[in-house]
Amino acid sequence: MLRETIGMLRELTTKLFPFLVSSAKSYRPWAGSSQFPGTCSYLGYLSSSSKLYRTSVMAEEAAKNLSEVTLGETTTAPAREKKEKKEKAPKEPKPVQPAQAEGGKKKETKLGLSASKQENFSEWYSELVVSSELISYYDVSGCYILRPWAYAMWEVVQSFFDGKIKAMGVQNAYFPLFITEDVLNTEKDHVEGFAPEVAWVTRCGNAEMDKPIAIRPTSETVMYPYFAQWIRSHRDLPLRLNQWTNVVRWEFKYPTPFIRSREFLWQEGHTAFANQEEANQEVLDILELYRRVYEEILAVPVTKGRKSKKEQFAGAAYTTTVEAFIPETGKGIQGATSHHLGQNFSKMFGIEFEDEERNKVHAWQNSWGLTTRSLGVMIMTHSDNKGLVLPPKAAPKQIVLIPIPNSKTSDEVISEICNKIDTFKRQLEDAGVRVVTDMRLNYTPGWKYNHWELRGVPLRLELGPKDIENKGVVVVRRDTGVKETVSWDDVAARVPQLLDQMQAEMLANATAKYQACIEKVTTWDAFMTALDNKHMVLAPWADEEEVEEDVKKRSVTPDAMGAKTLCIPFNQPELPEGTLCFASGKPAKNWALWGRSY
Ligand code: 87F
Repeated sequence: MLRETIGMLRELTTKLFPFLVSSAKSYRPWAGSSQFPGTCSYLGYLSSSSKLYRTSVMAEEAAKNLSEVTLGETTTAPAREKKEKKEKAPKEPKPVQPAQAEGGKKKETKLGLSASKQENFSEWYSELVVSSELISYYDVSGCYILRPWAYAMWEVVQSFFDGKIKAMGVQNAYFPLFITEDVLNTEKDHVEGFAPEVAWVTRCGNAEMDKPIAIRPTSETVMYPYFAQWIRSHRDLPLRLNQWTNVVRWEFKYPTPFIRSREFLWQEGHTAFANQEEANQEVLDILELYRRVYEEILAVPVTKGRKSKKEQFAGAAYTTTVEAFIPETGKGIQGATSHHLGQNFSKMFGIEFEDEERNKVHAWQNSWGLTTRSLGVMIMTHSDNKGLVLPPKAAPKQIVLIPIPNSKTSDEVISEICNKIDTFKRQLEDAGVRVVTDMRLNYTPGWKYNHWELRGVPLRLELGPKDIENKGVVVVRRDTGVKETVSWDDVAARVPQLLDQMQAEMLANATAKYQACIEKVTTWDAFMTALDNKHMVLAPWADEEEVEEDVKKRSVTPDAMGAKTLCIPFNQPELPEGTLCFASGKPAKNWALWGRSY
């Protein structure tokens, strides 16, 4: 029956796609079907250039009719755009068109990266995110297309975090993208520093708008007028809302995919409480969830702490943060922030409630946010010169199953291989594993290995004629390259174990590297040496804004920017009486984690 089906498929395909058959014949004994017989998985990688053309024409047409966006120097008057740092988009590899491979010659595109992580980190990263099909550059500088492989990872983060906050009693909602000038000015003091980054819509069609409208860079001013309407009594509290949205910040620093883009995706939580203790507790609960996103899903170590006065959100009573680090660039990177706003915003927006004694009280508020930057930090942390390395929990697909027959393999054995792959797919999916099979016949196994390595799939399962004889499979880890033979009966149990082990080891390795990049110092000279070694520095300091400003200026070198505090870690080393600030010589108040940063 199977043989007949294979035969029929072969005939049909020969009629419909003669080019495919001739191109694949050279090295595929079962050529004739665009995939292995006996399986139904299909991987289409052809991209239609005509479709692309249509999209860009449509976008151009639309642009003619659309509103114009300008940028504001202040919150009141959109002014002219600052000079931006021009971005260099790496070449996107041309999509492979197997149909072009003719005359028995394999015409496979070269895979892999030309830049090296160790030698040219920034080029390596730009090339990596494009080649692994996470990102496409877009013709608006600083904006990127998140392709399905990237978006699927964001969905993993979303699904974890969304589940956890809902269990805490947070509800999702959606507020509009646009902000009137008047409302944005309600918190003018806090927006002032950010004003140059606010983008404005000033025109509609050909007509100037009566009043320009801002595009949200964050949603405090969008949401809080409604908090003021909805909150009347202590019975209306706590009010805990979250939204998953895009925001626009017209940055002028050099843009980097995921890490710094002008439009990005995030969640922003905004909550109001009847008392400060509850609000304080939530700040920490959310920060712990951020730590878990980084450490448990993305396998990226972070330090939890409080931001210095200089580095905290101006509208907050205090800001807490999780801080990550990229050893290759020697730069710290803020992972996510959870702010306690005190009553600052409730006073500005009139968010008041009547307590049990009928007194009018201003609500205590928090806000907290995590962005798609988290994916960039993960990519930078784990990936190598072969491509992405994804921790299993973050990977859209956790294992790829690849048949590896050779030219001498009989149809029977090929069918057996295919059936077995189908069985493993089912078994693994039943065990909760995200599986992809690569049954394409116009690519060699070696090419497929590179293809899935570039995309960072954590495990590869190979099944060839030898494995049919031995009733085993070979499983290869993406991070270490270590291979192991697993017997058929054990596949469904062993793969989840390997994924767990890999997840844990990736975090352990990244943590060891992270720890090795923290130097504890007490003097200015040791501080500078540590920075120049591309390390973070844990140093006792006076916790004064002027000292931080002074350090930032004094630590600039011809090759590198100045350093700032990343955070004051919650986990503080002992600070003996009389310890002095490494920079000012004043009495030290705590240990701060310093570093150059993104
Ligand atoms: C850029 C332009 C305008 C950051 C901005 O961190 C305003 C702002 O208010 C701005 N960039 N911020 C601070 C955002 C604070 C806060 N908002 C909710 C968060 C988490 C989510």
